[in-house]
Amino acid sequence: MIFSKPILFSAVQPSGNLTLGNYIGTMRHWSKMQNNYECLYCIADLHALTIQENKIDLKKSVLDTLSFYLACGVDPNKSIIFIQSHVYQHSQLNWILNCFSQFSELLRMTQFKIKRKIESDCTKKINAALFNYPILMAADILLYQTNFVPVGRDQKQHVELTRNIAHRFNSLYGNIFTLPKPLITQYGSKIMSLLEPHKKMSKSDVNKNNVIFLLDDISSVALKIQHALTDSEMPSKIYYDISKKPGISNLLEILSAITNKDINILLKELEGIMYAEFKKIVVDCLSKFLSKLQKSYNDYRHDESYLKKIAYEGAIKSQLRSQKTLKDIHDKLGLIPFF
Ligand code: AQP
Repeated sequence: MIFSKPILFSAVQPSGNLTLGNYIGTMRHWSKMQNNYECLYCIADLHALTIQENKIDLKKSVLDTLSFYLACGVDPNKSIIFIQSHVYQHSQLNWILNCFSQFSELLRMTQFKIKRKIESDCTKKINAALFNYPILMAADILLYQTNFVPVGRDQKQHVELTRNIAHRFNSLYGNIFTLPKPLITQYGSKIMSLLEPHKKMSKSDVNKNNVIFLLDDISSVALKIQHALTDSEMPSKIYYDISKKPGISNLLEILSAITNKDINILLKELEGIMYAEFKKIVVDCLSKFLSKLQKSYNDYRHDESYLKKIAYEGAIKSQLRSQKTLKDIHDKLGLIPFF
């Protein structure tokens, strides 16, 4: 199959309410990307199964996530939107790639180390899927001969692992897989927690004041931003410096992403103002941005039959595309039906 544009794959796991980090790190780019790439936007529900302790209503969470994809401007006539578990080829390739992945390289994955620490701090049992999920992510990407994967900085290492697995397979069986490249922006690729700006903002954070959720009501957004950690530099000055001023730099990245303004332009506009006034500007801009996004989200979320139709059509299209890669792999490996 020859595609006229490079192929782009991106996914979010419906493991809870989506955050401003998910939006800024990836989803905000998706609408524009449809013009330059063949886009596949996946809802990674199998990945969400790795979190078993606070059971989520996965069916609801998948439909919530799909509504956000549409509210962010993903157009089902331009892109393929699909749900991972609807395309069984992902699980098939996952097992095959497990056989081409090394235990030692998975042990090096920073995300696993962080999650393992959080889980063991909570004396929770760590399931094997938490360790293995980067391989399923590799299968997600490689099935579609993906050229580019827009991700937040936390996922860069997993795209590199995907390239290594693909390279290992290719060197044994020929050029089956395209080697994907991560697309990571300079700013906004790692939005930090509001009260602990050395830690990534995450949907699963137990302290909800660390996180702006896309469905947060505006009054709670205002409170969270007002309480966001800054610094005690005197006299107070607003500038971008991740190591000296992580809290202020994080708020600057958020403001820049939601206003589409370059950080240097913002810094000129913000010259001489106090932190409280700066936070008020962030709250005003966030309120406008979230109100608009939430309105569009609610319009889609109320129409479940439309959402299901998109999921159905997306499943058919992505099955067709992924089947081609899987067949080539089966042929190479000798997994051929002889009846
Ligand atoms: N804080 C963030 N800043 C920038 N990008 C982020 N992403 C996640 N958090 C941030 C990016 O969002 C995409 C989808 O992420 P995901 O839901 O598949 O998994 P995740 O990275 O594990 O996200 P969370 O919010 O931290 O989820 P939980 O708490 O369930 O583990 C990815 O491209 C990611 O980089």
